[in-house]
Amino acid sequence: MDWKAVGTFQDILYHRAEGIARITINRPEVRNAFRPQTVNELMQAFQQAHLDPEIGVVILTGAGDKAFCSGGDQKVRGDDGGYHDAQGTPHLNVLDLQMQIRRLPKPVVAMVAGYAIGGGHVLHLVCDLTIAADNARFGQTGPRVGSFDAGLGAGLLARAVGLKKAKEIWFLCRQYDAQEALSMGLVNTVVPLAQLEQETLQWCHEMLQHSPTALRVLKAAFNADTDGLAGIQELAGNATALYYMTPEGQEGRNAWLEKRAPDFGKFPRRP
Ligand code: 2NE
Repeated sequence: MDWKAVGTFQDILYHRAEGIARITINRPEVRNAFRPQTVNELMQAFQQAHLDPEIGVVILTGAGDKAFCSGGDQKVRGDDGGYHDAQGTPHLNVLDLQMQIRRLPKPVVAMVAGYAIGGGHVLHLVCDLTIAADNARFGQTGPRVGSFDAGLGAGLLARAVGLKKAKEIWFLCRQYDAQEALSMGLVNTVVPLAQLEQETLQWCHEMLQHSPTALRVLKAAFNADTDGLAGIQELAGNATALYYMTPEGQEGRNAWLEKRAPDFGKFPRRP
C-alpha cells in the first residue's frame, strides 16, 4: 500500500490509500493513552474521513505493537471532572469521539496489537469490526483506577459478550488474551502479529467491493436500537437521502419551485 500522510498532527497520524483511511494514535511511550488533544485530533481525522468521498473504510489503530490504546492519560486526569488540556480545562471528549465513530457512515475497523485497555478497550468496542493480533490483550480497569464508562462501555460490551461476561469484565478488571476475546465474540478474528495489517487490509478491500449505501444503512441499523431515538434519526436520515434521489421525492420539490400543485398520482402505491 502506498500510504500518503495527510495533515499535521501531534498525537496521531492520518494516512490514506486505495479508499482506506488509517488513523493511528501515536503516543507509544504511554501505550497510546489519549489526552484531550489526542481526542481532538482523532475527531478531526474522523471528520476528514467522513467527508472524503474517496474513503470507504476507516482503520483505527495504535503506533507500535505494544498497545492499541491504554485509555485516558492518567497523568493529566484532574480532580475537576476530566482530563486536562494544555490550558488546564477538564475534558471527557472521548465520549464524543465514541459517538462520532458510530455515526460515521462507513465501516470503522479497529486493528489491535497489544493492549486495548480501559477507555482504549471501549474505543475498539465502538468500532464496527476488530482484527486482533495474537499478542492483543483486552480489559477494563475503571473500578481499579477510579473510573467507569457506564454508557457505551457497559451497554455495548453486554451486547457483544452477554450480560454476565460484561459484568465480569468490568467488576473484576481482568485481562483477556486474543483467543479468549475471540471466543467471547469481542473480536472478529485473530492473526499473527506480522500479518495484522495485511489481514486488516484484506477485510477492508472486501468491504470496498460492496455497495456503500448498503453498508451505510446497515451500520445505522445496527446502531439504531442502542442509540434510541438518535439512532432511529440516523437510520431515518438515510431513508430521507434515498427518497430525495427518487422522482417521487423530486416531484414535491419541483412543484413547490414551479409554484404548482404536486402530482403524486403518477407514483405507484407499492404493496
Ligand atoms: C496498558 C498497560 C496494561 C501496559 O502495561 P505495561 O507493563 O506494558 O506498560 P507500563 O510500564 O505500565 O506503561 C508504559 C508507560 O506507559 C504509561 C506508563 O505510566 C509507563 O510510563 P512511565 O510511567 O514508565 O513513564 N502509561 C500506560 N498507560 C497509561 C495511561 N492510561 N495513562 C498514562 N500513562 C500510561 C498498563 O500501562 C496499564 O494498565 N495502564 C493503565 C490503563 C488504565 O487504567 N487506563 C485508564 C482507564 S480509565 C479510562 O480510560 C476512561 C474511562 O474509564 C472513562 C472515560 C474516559 C477514560
